[in-house]
Amino acid sequence: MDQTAFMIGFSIMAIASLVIYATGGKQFPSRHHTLMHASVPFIAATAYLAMAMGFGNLQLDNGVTVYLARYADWSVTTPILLAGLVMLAFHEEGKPGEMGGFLTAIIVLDVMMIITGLISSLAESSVAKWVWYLWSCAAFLGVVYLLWGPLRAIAATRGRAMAAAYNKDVALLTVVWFIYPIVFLVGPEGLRMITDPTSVWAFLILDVIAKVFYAFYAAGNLKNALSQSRYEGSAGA
Ligand code: RET
Repeated sequence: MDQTAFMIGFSIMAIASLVIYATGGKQFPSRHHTLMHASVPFIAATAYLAMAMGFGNLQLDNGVTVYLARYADWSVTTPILLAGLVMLAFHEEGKPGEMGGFLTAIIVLDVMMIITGLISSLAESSVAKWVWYLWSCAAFLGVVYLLWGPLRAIAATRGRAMAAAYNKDVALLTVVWFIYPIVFLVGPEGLRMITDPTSVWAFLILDVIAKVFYAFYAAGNLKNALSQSRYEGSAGA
């Protein structure tokens, strides 16, 4: 695999991490979101550097390359992104145990989704590949259910502006995250309809949207919500 995509990924993610931190809110209750969103591309930059240098690029007997760093990245970055949304839904209110329960459930489902996706990519028999792929999709649907069901209902009780920010973030996140299993399915790990370089570029574009574009989008939504709720005099700010 050509190193260009990985080095581009490394550069974009490293710069984005700094820019997200530099431009993000530094006061409560924005600062913790800024820190979380800046840490996500830093992790991704590390993963792209590893892939560029060939660390963890596993060549299977069937000729397919599995990039272990990609799964290591996702298993850390996706919980951070989801934790940010859970915190936004609660927005500094609610009982600690209640938020802890949602954080645990959504992170468990999410990490299981990534691990079983990795097992699917490594599986040799096509039956095993499908079983693990479908199990990963089941975990993904669990994540989507929590975001659109109970967490959306909780966000709706935090004032109109905060609820709107939550709904916008969840809508973008859901659309982008749904494309990952599709790229995986048509890629070398699945039906082999696209080549390895095409799949690497596709995941790179998705990663930039899901980590970098999303960070700016979410920061903008939070900023608007905080200024609106201050204006409306609600509990939001
Ligand atoms: C896999 C393969 C098996 C089925 C499913 C998957 C879902 C992956 C997702 C990844 C999201 C990654 C993000 C990274 C950015 O930080 C593992 C591809 C359901 C949703 C958003």
